Amino acid sequence: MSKTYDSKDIMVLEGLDAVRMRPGMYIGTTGIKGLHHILWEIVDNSMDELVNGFGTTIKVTLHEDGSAEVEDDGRGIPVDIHPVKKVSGVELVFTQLHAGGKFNNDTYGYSGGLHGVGASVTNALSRWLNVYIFRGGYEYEMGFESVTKNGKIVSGLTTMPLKKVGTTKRTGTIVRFLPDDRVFEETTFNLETVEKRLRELAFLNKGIKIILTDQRKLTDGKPYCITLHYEGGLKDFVTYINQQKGAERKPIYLEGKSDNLQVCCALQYTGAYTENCFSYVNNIPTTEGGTHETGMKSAITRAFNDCGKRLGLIKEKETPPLGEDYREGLTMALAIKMRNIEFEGQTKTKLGNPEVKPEVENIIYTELVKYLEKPENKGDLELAISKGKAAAKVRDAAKRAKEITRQKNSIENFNLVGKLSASTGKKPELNELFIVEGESAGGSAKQGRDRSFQAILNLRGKPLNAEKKRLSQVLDNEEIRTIISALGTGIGEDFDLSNLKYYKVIILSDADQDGAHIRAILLTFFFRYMKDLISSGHVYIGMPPLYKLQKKDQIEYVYSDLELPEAIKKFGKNYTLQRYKGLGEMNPEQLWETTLDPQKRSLMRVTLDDAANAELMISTWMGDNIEVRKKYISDHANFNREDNFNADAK
Ligand code: TSJ
Repeated sequence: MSKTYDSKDIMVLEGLDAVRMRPGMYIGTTGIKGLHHILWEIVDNSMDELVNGFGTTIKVTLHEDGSAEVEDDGRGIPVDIHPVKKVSGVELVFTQLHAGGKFNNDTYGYSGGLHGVGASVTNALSRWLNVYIFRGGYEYEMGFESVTKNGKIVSGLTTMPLKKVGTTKRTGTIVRFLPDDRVFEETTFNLETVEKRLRELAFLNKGIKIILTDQRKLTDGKPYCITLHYEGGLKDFVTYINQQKGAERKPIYLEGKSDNLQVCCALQYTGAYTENCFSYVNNIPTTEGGTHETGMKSAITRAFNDCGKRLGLIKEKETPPLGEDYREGLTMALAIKMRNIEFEGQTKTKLGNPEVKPEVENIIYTELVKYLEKPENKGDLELAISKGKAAAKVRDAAKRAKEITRQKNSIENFNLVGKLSASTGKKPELNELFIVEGESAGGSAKQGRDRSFQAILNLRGKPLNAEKKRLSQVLDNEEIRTIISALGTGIGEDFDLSNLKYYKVIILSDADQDGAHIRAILLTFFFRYMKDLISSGHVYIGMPPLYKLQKKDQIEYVYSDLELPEAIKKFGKNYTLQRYKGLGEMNPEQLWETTLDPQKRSLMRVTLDDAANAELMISTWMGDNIEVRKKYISDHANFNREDNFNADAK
């Protein structure tokens, strides 16, 4: 690995107008996700500098004027002049597409960045961008703006050339930019989104301190400010994930490297029955898993079995537990760093490189055996073996229960149709299944819908809480079985998306705490047993209105408390305001108009962008800690767009 870096290493490929013309090509979308993407590009650059050993702290500030600022105490972006291009390194970074150390694998050990398109993309999609560099005893400044020339927008123009503005003792870089409202549909950074990703980065890059300040959110005149700093890295990550789940022992932490990659892994058992795996490659979440995850899982199974046999915890003639048995109740976090990553899968979040599996397996096997063989860690091995054996035992019983359920399902199918009011159309891609809470709401929905493509599944009781149950128990619940048979996909390992009968599965529950609970239970079930249904974007949350405003013939429905004052202002005097307490209060026509009609309704699509937080949320909602849950409910149980599982407004 070469140690020197100067401007000639920076590759030059394309111009900024290309980005301006087709932003989607570079940042995916111009929605809220794309907006955050241009911030991550900047943060990733700082993180690269810090993880290479230059500097300790990143400060991210969300300003009142809508701009975002990122500051680090690294070496400062090089200011020397590129020998061929005859411009400074900084200018290249911000004006040339694909310019940046990331693409030069000789200079940087590992290429980082979520998509690695570079800081110039942020510049191209900003109203203005300023950079301040502290390097070699001097402070420098440079500024870019987008300007209109002959009616055409030209972005990322240097309006303030690089200049030395003073002397300084410090080193580092500050970048501040204002996302362009002519590019993005939404230009307000979401504090929760920013904090979640920065926390994830702090876990993944142990020791790096990230300070987040939101100047837009003041309490007693003071801005919101949080420091994210985890000396334990992934170990702290699993502790964080498991905080509500009753872990018996400290996490097991393993790390190692081979010629091609670097691996960190943390494992911890909880009292729950589900397995949880969070994996990353070069700080990028691999939601769909991949070869690194497969390698880790094989290593875990082999290490537990081998050590268990060696220590006499598994007898000669015993059938050893399977991998899935060992993973029941196990939370796993895996982060690897490597070059030339290849992504696959529906959402391109699955690591494909085949050479990775044996390498990761080797490293984790070796390190885990080393760990388990230490006398002081015998308790970890004993716990693993007893968890594995217990799970293996119920696996048989569960298998039998599953077979019975299949038979039951076919027998009861006739019955189940009674609860499901099917649509007359049979095209899955057009069909919508509404899962509706409550008898009267179910009745209204049934009458109010467009039966040519909308089906109603009416839940009478509460479906059971999937978090605390094993599969066999989940399947014993009638409401759940009805849902499974209506969707047609099967569940768990048998899940097959191509059999899905409704491309939109819409959860419709009341805007109160009970409704939120039912929603959470259903999402938990989908998350656990039909994860692909969520990741492929088929699950939605319906949004019934909270209020109806009426003045003679003029009627308006209001969907959130935030929108109410404005609507009232519009109506002036002599209006009536009705607050809907539940879906059941609406007659079929009203329900159609407000909630079912694709032309007027508002749906939130549930996404899995951030499985870790969804996971934490599920365990908070569903776990045993009543106090935490109560607090969580009172903090979050509103029916707004930030409510559940990163539900994106759609
Ligand atoms: F994204 C970005 F370019 F805008 C950006 C880069 C934004 C922020 C806030 C920080 C950074 C950044 C870049 N921080 N630190 C660096 N480091 C370098 O670019 C750097 C510094 C020194 C040397 C060297 O060899 O002396 C090499 C490099 C790549």
